[in-house]
Parts: sequence; C-alpha cells; structure tokens
Amino acid sequence: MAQHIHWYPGHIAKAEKELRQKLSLVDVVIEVIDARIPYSSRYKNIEKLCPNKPRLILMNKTDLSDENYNKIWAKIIQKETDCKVLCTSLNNKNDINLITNLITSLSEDIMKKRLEKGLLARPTRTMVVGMPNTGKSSAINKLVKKSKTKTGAKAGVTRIQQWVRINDKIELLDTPGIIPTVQNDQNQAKNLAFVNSIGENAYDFEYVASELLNVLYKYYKDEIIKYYDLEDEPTIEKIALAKKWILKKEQPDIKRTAQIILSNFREGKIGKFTLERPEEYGLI
Ligand SMILES: Nc1nc2c(ncn2[C@@H]2O[C@H](COP(=O)(O)OP(=O)(O)O)[C@@H](O)[C@H]2O)c(=O)[nH]1
Ligand SMILES: [Mg+2]
Repeated sequence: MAQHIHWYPGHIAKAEKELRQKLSLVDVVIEVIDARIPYSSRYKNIEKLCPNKPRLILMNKTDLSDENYNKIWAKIIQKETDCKVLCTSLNNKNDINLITNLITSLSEDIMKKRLEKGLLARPTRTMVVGMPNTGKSSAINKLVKKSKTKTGAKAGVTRIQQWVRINDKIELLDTPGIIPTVQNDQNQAKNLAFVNSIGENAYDFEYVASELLNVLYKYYKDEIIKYYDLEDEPTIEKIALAKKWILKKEQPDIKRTAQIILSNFREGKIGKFTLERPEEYGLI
C-alpha cells in the first residue's frame, strides 16, 4: 500500500496569492480550525498573509473532539497567536451573537483610526478562512441566516464575491478563503486526511486507516477496542474479521473495512477524540 500522501506544490503559490488578495479586503479575519487536530488544521503562514490584522479563531467541531482537550488547546493557541479562540460546533445551536460581538470588538481600534483619519464610518468587513472541511461554509451560513441582504459587489472584488450585511456593524464576504493544505509535512498530511480535509485521491485508504488506528490505540485504547469487539491492538484485518466484513473464502475485506473505520471516526461514532497532544509539539 502507498505509504505517502501526495502533494501538488504548484497550487500553493497561486492559492496563497488569491488568499492574500481577499484578506486585504477585510478588517477582521475569521479563521476556522478543526478541534480534533488543532495543531495540524492551523495554517502557520496566515499571519504573513494578513500581518497585524485581528483574527478570531473558531476551534470548530468540538462536538466531535475530546472535551478534556478543547480548553487546553484553545488556551495554547490563544497564547501562541495572540488571537481570541472560541470553541464552536457549527452544525449545532450556537451563539452567533457571541461571534458577531467579538468581530465588532476586534475591529474597534481599526474603526476608530478610520475616523481619526477623516474617513467615513462603515461596517466592519470580515471573511472566513480555513482548510477544507473545517466548517467555513457552515460558519458563513450561520452568520448570513441572520440577514439575507446582499450589499452588492464592491470595486476590486470579483463579481462572484458578494458582501452580505450581517447586522448594522458587519459585512461578510460570502465566499470563504480556502487555505491550501499543501505542505511538505507528512504528519500534518496524515492528520488532515483523518478528518477528511485532503482529497481522497491523494492517499491510500488502507494506509490512512491503519495510521488512524495507531493514534486511536495510543490515546483512546479502551474505546477503540470496545467499539470493534477486539481483544488487543487494532488492525484493519482484525476489525474486518471481528465484524465479519469479509470477501469470498473468508478473506477480510480490507478496503471496505478501511473506509468504514475512517467514516466511523469522522462521524464521531467511536467517540469524541482529539488526535493531537500539546506535548507532541513541545507546547506544554
Ligand atoms: N459534527 C460537526 N460537523 C460539522 C461542524 N461544522 C461543520 N460540520 C460539517 O462538516 C462538513 C464540512 O463543513 P463545511 O462548512 O462545508 O466546511 P468547509 O469545507 O470548510 O466549507 C459538513 O458536513 C458540515 O455539516 C461541527 O461543528 N460539528
Ligand atoms: Mg465550503
């Protein structure tokens, strides 16, 4: 099986350029990361793409992550980035007012400076950025639901992008900024593959599923063993046999089992898991 996740480095420069352009249009950036992989789902270059711009970090999908680690990671990221970090689960009920109030307060200085320079008062402009599948569209939909008023294309903005008025103080770009998940870090690539943030053509299911089993066995041994009725360390083959996912002649159906393991994890069926620990990265 292919033990590697493939990258397409040509895309990164173009994606970064587009992202930088979009970011230049806004006052406050909303960055969405995945609470199950809080380290790997952050784009370490974002600060360079929008220097000195206030950012609100939504650590999303906390309904799928380990609640013992949500606060710990939020605190670490807040300290490291000097940005406000909010734990969210955007497909559940969420206090959107909390997000809009934070955006308004993060832009206070910028708005004050505009007035001091003699510029006209205007709503705070914001946009959502993040890696694929972190919940960017969900965030936009939730914010937009409050008000459906599109304020029309502005000069310098591609036609397909629209500003949506969220309230009397905030305008949101209705398309997200997609952070390229293209870096030469296999550990990060694996973590992103676990949470379905990387195109499925880039990797082998069997490889990614067996790596996921290793991580789950390391951090959530009892849960993973119990869920698949195992006795000891999980492998795809053992799970296939235990669950009777077999082909002709009693052969374990490895391919199908690998896919099921990945889906079970991604849907939170096995448990609420956080796959990264601060100490792995020397952060504690
Ligand atoms: N469980 C859970 N699923 C979420 C959450 N936020 C988004 N999703 C789901 O994750 C998937 C990707 O979300 P989407 O907003 O399309 O992500 P995008 O690719 O960043 O725009 C969708 O199936 C969403 O329903 C969350 O907080 N919890
Ligand atoms: Mg989307």
